[in-house]
Amino acid sequence: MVEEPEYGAGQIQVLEGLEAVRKRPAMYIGSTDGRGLHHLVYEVVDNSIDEALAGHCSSIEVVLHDDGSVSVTDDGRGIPVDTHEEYDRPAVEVILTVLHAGGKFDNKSYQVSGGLHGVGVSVVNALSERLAVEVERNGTKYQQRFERGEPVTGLEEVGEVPDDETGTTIRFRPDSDIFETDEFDFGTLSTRLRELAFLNSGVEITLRDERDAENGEEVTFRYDGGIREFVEYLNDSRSPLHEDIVYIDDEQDGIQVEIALQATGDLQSSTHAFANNINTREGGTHLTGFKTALTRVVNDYANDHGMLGELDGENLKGEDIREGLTAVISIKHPDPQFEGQTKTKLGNSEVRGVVESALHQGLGTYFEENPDTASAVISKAVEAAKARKAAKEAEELTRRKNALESTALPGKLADCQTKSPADAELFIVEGDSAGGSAKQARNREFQAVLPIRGKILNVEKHRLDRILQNEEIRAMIRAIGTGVGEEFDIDGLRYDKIILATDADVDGAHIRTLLLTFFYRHMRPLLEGGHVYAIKPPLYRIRYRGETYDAMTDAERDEIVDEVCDGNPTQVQRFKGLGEMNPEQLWTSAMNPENRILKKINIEDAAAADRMFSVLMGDAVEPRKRFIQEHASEAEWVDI
Ligand code: 0RA
Repeated sequence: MVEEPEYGAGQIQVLEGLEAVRKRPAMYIGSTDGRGLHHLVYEVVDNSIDEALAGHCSSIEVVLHDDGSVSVTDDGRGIPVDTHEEYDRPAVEVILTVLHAGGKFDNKSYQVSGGLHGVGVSVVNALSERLAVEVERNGTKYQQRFERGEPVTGLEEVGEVPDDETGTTIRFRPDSDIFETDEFDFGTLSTRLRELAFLNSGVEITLRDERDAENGEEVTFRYDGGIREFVEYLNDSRSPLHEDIVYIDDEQDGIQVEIALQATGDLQSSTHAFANNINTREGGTHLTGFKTALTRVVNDYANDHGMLGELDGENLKGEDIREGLTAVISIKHPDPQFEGQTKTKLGNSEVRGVVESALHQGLGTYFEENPDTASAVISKAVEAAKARKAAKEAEELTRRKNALESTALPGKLADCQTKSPADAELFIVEGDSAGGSAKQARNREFQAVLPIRGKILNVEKHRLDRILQNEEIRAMIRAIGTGVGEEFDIDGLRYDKIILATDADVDGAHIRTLLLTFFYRHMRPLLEGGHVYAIKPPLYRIRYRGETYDAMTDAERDEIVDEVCDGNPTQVQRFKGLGEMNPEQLWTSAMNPENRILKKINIEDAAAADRMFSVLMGDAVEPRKRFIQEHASEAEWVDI
């Protein structure tokens, strides 16, 4: 028999707080789509990570259960269970039911609060159909259950454990009344958990999928080398120019700074900045401090050692030094301020100087002690500077030549009539034949079509000046209207949706990846703003008794034949490519907003995307093979 707890005045206040969370969930977790759903897990894990940062927790286990719930277990001190004076309730109950209560209980120096998450486990509780907390502490196992944030039991003692066994398990099932989806994605979770393991060296994080008894997956991450191993991982398929990974670790005024870097012979710069474990995609003061100090230290050393002779006395620019450089910057701050559109820009002004002086000191010393590394980094930067100067001359030539042409829309573009970008869509279609069908099929009011021929240039292997000489790419840039690289301006965007229409085969997947690589490297805000989509055309069309059915997979085809057509041999048509569909088929299966299936391309995690593009498009063959084998099932739909 479970006794219902009584509600006093304090509890009524609590319920009002949780009601606010349920009314406006997006205010607390950003959104109620898949992204918000996954944030619930990150929120709970962050609490365990805090416990690890305080030095009390070494392992965290996340399990996806077959009842739709997820549990997070850690071996920390266990959430306190003693009575909280103000509320006259066990502390654990207060932490789970009072908004922002967590911080009041402890004096942890680095809380992962303030950014995308850090809202407190009470928010997870409020947004869960049911939640159970289990605490091991004082030789006792305690348990309490909640529904939609409200306690349905008191804190109960449910068993004995050895005195030195402590920890917390929080198991919850997100509320289906609130979330648009209840499907946790193993890949999404494992990417973030791997990142957390890199950022918090020594913590062991396991993710286990128990939803499907036969195909259970399990991964464990633990990196004693921390962000050094992160850089190693990011450079998996790149060609490092020196063996060692430069690592700097410093602390000033309570701000912890860690930087790891390694130069590669590649062209892409890959810099990832984190503040309190949050990927600060919009940059901020830590990144500015990093760039300033890097440029200064490298130029100082190069000048002192007479290494800039080839540049006629000019200094290296920041972009020269960062070409091919892979770097991870991670700071931990007791009171981080997050700004920007997506609250992923670090605002604390004092951080700039702290990072600057840490890198100045650290890298200066490192270069003196490791002259081979210094010379590898600097030679590469000198080469980049020379290439930049040559490209600039070439670019000025082409610019003059194309001055008129470059503002005009490309000839192959069939534009739409609306002048309102918010309503407009651009289909980038593989092949002239599919392009022709699409031009006939489209609704010309709001749908524009740009056919592109075959494989565009692999942008991963060329500098921008060479890329801009490619016809197909130039046509795309002019149609889209934003410009590229440093000159990118979202205000010029001519279409709210840019839809990649490629065939449902290996070549189509390759072309899609080439296009995405180009967008990722040179028009990234398009991806970040959610403007890029891919069509998912059906593989088969089945006709039976005057009706037509489309199937996306072989399994779906079999199901339709078995169940709808009673297993009769019916007319099954395989769509080989978009070019083989007539305009009407193309309209219904790929273009008509009423029934087409579009996949929005997310870049949830810039570091993962970065590495994926290097792996898929770079020079190294082995890592690519491994990647494709590991991701065989998703290979067609790699989420970036
Ligand atoms: C408040 C105070 C203390 C620990 C925690 C909360 C805590 C919360 C969570 C959430 C998941 N795992 C957790 N582990 C610990 C400090 C307790 C003390 O002083 O012993």
